[in-house]
Amino acid sequence: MSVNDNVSPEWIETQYQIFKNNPNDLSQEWQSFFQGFELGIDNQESPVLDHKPAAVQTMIHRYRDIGHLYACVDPLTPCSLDHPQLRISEFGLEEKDLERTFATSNFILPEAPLKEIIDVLEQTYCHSLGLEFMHLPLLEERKWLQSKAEASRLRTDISRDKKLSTMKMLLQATKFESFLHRKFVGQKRFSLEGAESAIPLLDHLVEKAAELSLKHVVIGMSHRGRLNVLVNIFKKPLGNLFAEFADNAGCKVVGEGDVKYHKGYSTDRCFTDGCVHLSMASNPSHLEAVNPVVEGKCRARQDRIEGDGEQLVMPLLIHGDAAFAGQGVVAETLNLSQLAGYRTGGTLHVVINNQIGFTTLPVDARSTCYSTDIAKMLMAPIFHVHGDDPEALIQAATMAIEFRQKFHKDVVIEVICYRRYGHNEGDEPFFTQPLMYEKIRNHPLTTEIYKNQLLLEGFSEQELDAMESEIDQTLEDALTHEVCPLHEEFMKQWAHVSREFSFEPVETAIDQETLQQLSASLTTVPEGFTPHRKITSLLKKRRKAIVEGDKIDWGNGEALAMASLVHEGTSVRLSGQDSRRGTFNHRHATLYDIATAKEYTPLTDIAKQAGCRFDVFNSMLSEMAVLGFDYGYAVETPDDLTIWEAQFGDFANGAQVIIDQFIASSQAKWDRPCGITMFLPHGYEGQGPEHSSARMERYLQLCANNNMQIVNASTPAQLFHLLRRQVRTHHRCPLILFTPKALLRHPLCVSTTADLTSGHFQEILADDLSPKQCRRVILCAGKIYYDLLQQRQQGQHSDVAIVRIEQIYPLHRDLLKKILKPYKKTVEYCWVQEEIANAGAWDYLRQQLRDLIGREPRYIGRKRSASTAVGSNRLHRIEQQQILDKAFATPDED
Ligand SMILES: Cc1ncc(C[n+]2csc(CCOP(=O)(O)OP(=O)(O)O)c2C)c(N)n1
Repeated sequence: MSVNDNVSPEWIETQYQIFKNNPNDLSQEWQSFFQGFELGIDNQESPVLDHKPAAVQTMIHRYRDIGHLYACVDPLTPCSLDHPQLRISEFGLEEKDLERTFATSNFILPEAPLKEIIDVLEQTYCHSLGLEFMHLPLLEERKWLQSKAEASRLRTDISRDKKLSTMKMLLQATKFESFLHRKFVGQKRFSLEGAESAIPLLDHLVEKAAELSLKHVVIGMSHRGRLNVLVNIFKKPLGNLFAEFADNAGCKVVGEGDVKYHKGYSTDRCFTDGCVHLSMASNPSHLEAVNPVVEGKCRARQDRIEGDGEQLVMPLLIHGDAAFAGQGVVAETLNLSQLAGYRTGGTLHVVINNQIGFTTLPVDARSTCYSTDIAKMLMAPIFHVHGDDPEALIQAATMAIEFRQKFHKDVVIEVICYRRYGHNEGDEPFFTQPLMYEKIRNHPLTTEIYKNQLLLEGFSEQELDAMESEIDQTLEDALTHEVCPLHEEFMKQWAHVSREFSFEPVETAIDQETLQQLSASLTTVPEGFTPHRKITSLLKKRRKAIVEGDKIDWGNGEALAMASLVHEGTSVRLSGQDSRRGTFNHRHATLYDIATAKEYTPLTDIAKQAGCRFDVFNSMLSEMAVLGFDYGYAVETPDDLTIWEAQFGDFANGAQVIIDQFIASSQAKWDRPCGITMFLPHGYEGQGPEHSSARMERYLQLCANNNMQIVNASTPAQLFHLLRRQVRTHHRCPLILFTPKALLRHPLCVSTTADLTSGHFQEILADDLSPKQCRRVILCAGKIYYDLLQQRQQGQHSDVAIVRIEQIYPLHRDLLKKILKPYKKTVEYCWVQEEIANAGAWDYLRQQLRDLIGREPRYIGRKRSASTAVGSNRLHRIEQQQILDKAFATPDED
């Protein structure tokens, strides 16, 4: 062992004795060490090494580090007073030292008898609140938590009034559940029972939020206890909720509606320190999927608020223990926490750990010690709190929200409790957890435990009983005053947005002068800024296209669409993996100086001049959390253009829950329209099964009642008008846009300035060929149009028309009919696609076209396949050519 190794004081003492008796038994290094040591103590006689002060300091450290492991936080397990790793003998201390006074450093008691030091440490770290914080890397944060904890022993003095209001909330929480249980027998409500103290905890958080000047708290939570939170925290009128339980046929539902424990709500809660607007996000059954949505909603509010948005808007996510440990989106959302484009100044997490998930126990639900361990990836402090101790929860809440406001980081409160009954109101937990539930059956209610505490503290029984009678009466009264639920006032910013889809053309052209001016701004860099030479020539090319009025490519069209919007005052947000440059190098929205790496985003400059925002962010490598975030952002900002871009369209299936449960259905379920735009790179280019198809068929399957727009635009001008239409139309609905890859540089995929300064988005693009001369009409969408066009030119097939269905859903049937009308009755209709037969638009359009044309068009495309595309580029080219040959073959060649 070397001198630098971490050695115990006892070991050094032994070595010193050897040095005194037989110095040569020690290594040269240790001999020198002790010689130096003796020199250091100079002329003192018989030096005594006192390792005990250091041992005390080590002990203090260990309490801070692992005290939480011995904290008494589990209502179902008796607390042990023996803490093996914290015994004084572990540190070389003895019983006789308990009375000895020690000086400490960096501790609340500068000097005190050992027993007092231990007492403070036990009270602070091993009572009803286990504080896990030593993993925090920043000393300032650790010290803040440590000094607050040790000064208060993690117990604040709670006023008499606060104790009474805590008791009242516990009673309200308890009685609400038992009342529903009696009056609406067997109806699912996912009772909170066993975790009632979450109600005073949340109420305290909201009150503290007002005190700390927060103006908005956006809450995401699952089914468990949600109705209780809506009634007791949001103050949703009981009568309204009871009407929902009664499923009163006289009450109108907007859209298809949803079950009551998924619906959102919002309200203002006012306290002496001001009001807080509380929003509960609507969410699907999919546990934790709402997390990134809440973050996006908060960020949108923060971006639009005057002042320090992070200080004024806070996300509060409430989780179940099994879901928090199990769902991947939890980690994804945590990872958004500190990213420039996605941060929200810290999220407050409450994990309601009822020690079971449906019928699954922690041993089968996670490999971690705590259900909260995933949050340690953010170095977030974690408060593990006894669920039967509402005052400890209040203490944790105070520190947690103060920490969030001070450091703008995530923080977690774990409420360790139990689930009094089954997973839902029809479940029998004794089938699977008989012993645990025997324990729970004999466990007193939190209200009883707290009531006894208050009685011992001198509160009068009558006072507490009166409180109970009042709550009983309120519940009974509400039952007789059942009211149809009010349709929650939709966010004011959506008031002007229509829910009705229409094909009425939208004015999206811009004038020539503005176009020139925007192009100049987009292609000019600040003085002294030197982009890469290839970027300089790209900018020149873009400028030249506008000056000469021709050859505007996709990237140019996209930039001009965004520039025109921000110039008109509409904010634009674009987020996705590598979106700043663009996966396929076509965008270059942010430029970098080659010498300094300084950034310049021309669109941001244009936006600033117009008083709005342009933001483009490279996202983290996730689909689900980022799309969820951008969906949440878009729901809050109906007047902005919010775009999420997939790296390749295929990868969006990692976000399928967000697509199915939010984007496709939020309007139908929750009356929440949304104008999110998804860019999904799509096209068969021989890159293999995973980089070819963005799986349009899946989106089409989700379409009904004009809930989404599915578009495969084929020209830069169409893109320009489409993006502008998305925010210039009176109606908001998600736009699923299949975007090109090879077409980004295709010489034919270009537009003219006239295309941008006139016209509008065309749902269907007709052909120029005279209809009368055509024997066949090819209907197609997207990139294959250009392959077909080239094949037609090469083969001089002037009797085959090519009609592009740019917007596949909603299908503009009238326009298509009008375009097809001039063709001969005998003309042959073909649907040509490059996708496999069980994909693309075919399955959806087949029926539509049959109805419209009167007969089913012929299918020309790849065969049905289990994989989206072949792996070999050579095979791909053969297949593609076969499709093109077939598309123009005369009947006898077929
Ligand atoms: C993604 C997902 N998988 C499965 C389910 C079905 N499910 C609903 S609640 C639940 C248990 C959740 O346990 P926990 O997170 O501990 O919350 P608790 O219900 O105990 O409050 C399960 C498996 C679901 N709703 N969502």
